[in-house]
Amino acid sequence: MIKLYDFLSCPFGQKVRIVLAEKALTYDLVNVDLSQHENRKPDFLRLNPFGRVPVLVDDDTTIYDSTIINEYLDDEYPEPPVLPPVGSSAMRSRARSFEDFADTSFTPAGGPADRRGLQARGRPRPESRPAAPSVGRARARLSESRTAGQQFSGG
Ligand SMILES: N[C@@H](CCC(=O)N[C@@H](CS)C(=O)NCC(=O)O)C(=O)O
Repeated sequence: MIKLYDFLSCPFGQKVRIVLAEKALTYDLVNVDLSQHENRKPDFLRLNPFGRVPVLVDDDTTIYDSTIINEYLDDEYPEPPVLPPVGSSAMRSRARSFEDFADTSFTPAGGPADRRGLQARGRPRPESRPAAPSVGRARARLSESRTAGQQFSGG
């Protein structure tokens, strides 16, 4: 039986939920309320000593970090696959680059953009850090990555 420890607005948990849905796997969702610091409780720290969601428990196996969880799910429940097939090494590395881009550039830039959205809807902005530079940098990296992709598929 699969259990996912998660917090609904966490983009890394959303990544895992997409893969669980793609594979039509049933699971129990355990909400770890980060706003109440439930991720700092000893029971949760026993699952992930770094105190972060998502954590996936599949019978006796406990895994943390969304990328590692998703690779585990693809190994353990291969149909339908979410990565290109073993043997297509270049395509697999390309897919992993997109994932890394989402984790390290797109998602961190999305936080400030969300806060700007809240402000535009008249809701208080939790933090006054301007969003534009990080969003701009992420956009630039995305278009560099698109150019690289065109070269890759052409060559
Ligand atoms: N690299 C991790 C990042 C997970 C992460 O940063 N989770 C955040 C919520 S979106 C968290 O649990 N933060 C709580 C904390 O760091 O105390 C992954 O991909 O799973």
